[in-house]
This record gives sequence, structure tokens and C-alpha cells, in this order.
Amino acid sequence: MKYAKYSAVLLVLPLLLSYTAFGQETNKGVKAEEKQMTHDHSAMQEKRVVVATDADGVQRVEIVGGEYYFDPNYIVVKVNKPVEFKVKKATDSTFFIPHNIIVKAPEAGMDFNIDLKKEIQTVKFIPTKVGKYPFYCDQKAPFSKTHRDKGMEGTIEVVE
Ligand SMILES: [Cu+2]
Repeated sequence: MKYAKYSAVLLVLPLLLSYTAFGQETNKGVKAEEKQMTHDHSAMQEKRVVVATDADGVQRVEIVGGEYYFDPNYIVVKVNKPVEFKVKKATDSTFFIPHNIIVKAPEAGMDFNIDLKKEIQTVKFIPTKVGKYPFYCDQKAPFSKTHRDKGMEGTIEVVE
């Protein structure tokens, strides 16, 4: 009889978990689909920051990633001055959904791919070329779009 109780719990728990997890995902997936159809990201809320330079000459900015966004998602930094990205997973982010932050712009001194954790990790670089460069998360669940397509992307704007 004890076993019967346990197996009932074991059956119901995953059902509940998958309902809450995938129920949310479906809702957000629909929104992302609308965005992609138009190829217009104006629906995505822009969280812009012009990074201040600290007394030691370093431009520091904290970036949080979650389902499915980066905050901030538009980051303005000055060229040829050191930058430190303090990156971490959002505290309310679902623990079993992995996120990363990727920038592939070696021509501008920025080339990294970091798995986000709850703890802050520091990415140091010096942007060497004025321009706009994308950053994004390339994770994806099976049969689903990439997190980038769901909204986990942003822009680094390097200015004079
Ligand atoms: Cu992600």
C-alpha cells in the first residue's frame, strides 16, 4: 500500500512540472513566432545602457540572461577602452534551461562563448572597431527554436 501512494506521487509530479514548464514555453513561443514572421524586433523591449567608465578606466556592465531575454539588450561602449561584462543567469530563471552569451566579432576584439551561471562571471575585452555587433544565446530545446529566435539577443554598439 505504501508503494501505491509513492507511485501516485511519482506519476503526478512530473506531469505537474512539465505542465508548468512547457505551458509557459508554449505561450512565449507564440509571441516569438509573431516576431519572427515580421522579422521586426520592435516588439522586443529595448533595454539600453550607455556604459559608464569607472575611475580605473574600465567600462563595467552587469548582464542578466533568462527566458528569453538579455537585460540590458543594447549596450553602448567606447572603442579601444577596456570593457568588463559581468554576466549571470537571472535568479528567476528555470534551473534546467541552460543559457549562454556569445559574441563572434574577432575583427573587433570580441570573441567569446560563456555558459551563464547563477554566480557572476567576468568577461574582459577591448572593443577595437566602431560598429554594431550582435550577442546572443544559441541554446535550444529539441523541436524548438533557438533562444536567440525567442528573444535572447542584443546589440553591442561600439562608439568613438
Ligand atoms: Cu538561452
